[in-house]
Amino acid sequence: MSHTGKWPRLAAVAASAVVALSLAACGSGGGGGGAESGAASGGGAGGTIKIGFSQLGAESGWRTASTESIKSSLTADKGFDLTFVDAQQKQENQIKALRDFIAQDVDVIAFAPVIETGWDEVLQEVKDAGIPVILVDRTIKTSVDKSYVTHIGSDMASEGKAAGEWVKKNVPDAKIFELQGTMGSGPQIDREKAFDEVVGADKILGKASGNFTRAEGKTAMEAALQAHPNMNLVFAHNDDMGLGAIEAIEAAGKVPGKDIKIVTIDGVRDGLQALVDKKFNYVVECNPIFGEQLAELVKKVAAGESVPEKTVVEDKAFDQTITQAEVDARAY
Ligand code: GYE
Repeated sequence: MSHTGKWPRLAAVAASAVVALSLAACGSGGGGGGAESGAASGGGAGGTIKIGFSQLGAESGWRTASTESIKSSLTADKGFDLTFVDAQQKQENQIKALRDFIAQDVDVIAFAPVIETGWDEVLQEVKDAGIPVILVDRTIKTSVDKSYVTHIGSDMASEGKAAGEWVKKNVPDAKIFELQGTMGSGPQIDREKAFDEVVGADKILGKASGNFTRAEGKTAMEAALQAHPNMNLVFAHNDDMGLGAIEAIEAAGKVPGKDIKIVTIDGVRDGLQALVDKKFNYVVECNPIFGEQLAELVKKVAAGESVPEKTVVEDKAFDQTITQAEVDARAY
């Protein structure tokens, strides 16, 4: 029937651009806000690369894993002087961070943009300062020409499509409620569009944003259960919101995974555990462990070498045939 393992469609589509991932465990770093500088003299043979990284927040298990992967890859002993700033899901904080990086005259700026639009002004400033930009994880829409050199991240539309295909095949009578990620973000827009196209708009009872967090996912689900008592499936744009939905469904006296099936995206350990526990039904992976690939890109960009326009991170998908051992072996 369904399978655990490599997700063939994405692999086929993105074959040429896919860079294999090593799922090496990464050191645990702290989360938290504010800027941290890994400043150290020395470093790589060609001198230390000053890099400013603006992370959008710490809203989800995925984000925490992403931050740890980045911090454990852009280290002083590998030749990086990293200034890492957490924007706490606020675009204005990211814009400020980018301006601070210009003032610090960093060699490279990398950022994971919270939403797609609103970057034109600051990206023009970065461009005028002659600092190359690497776009990480989420995408942007901008009128500034050549505003970034390269993008590394997952194909969010393929993830939404894979989720939709599972639903179409396995739950033909689905009455769906959709828990959307942060409105205006690349993953919300692309996952939603692709999923909706596959399942068909007539199957969707309603939608609400849970901002990619567990708490807001739970609140949105509580209201949805009242408004749509006939729903039998939730599509959550990430694991955390799906985990919040489990709490709301159980509190309403229903059984998650049975009365109301749950399909999510990410594949963090808590999400996969919910699959083993039969509370989630299908999880499309979004792999956050690409710090080492990012480090390679940063080195090349700093050296003025050419890099591919896009690096698509390879994703898989999991159903309830996943084993406890596989979950326990998960690095994040
Ligand atoms: O799916 C979600 C996080 O941008 C791919 O952001 C990322 C998404 C991820 O909050 O958990």
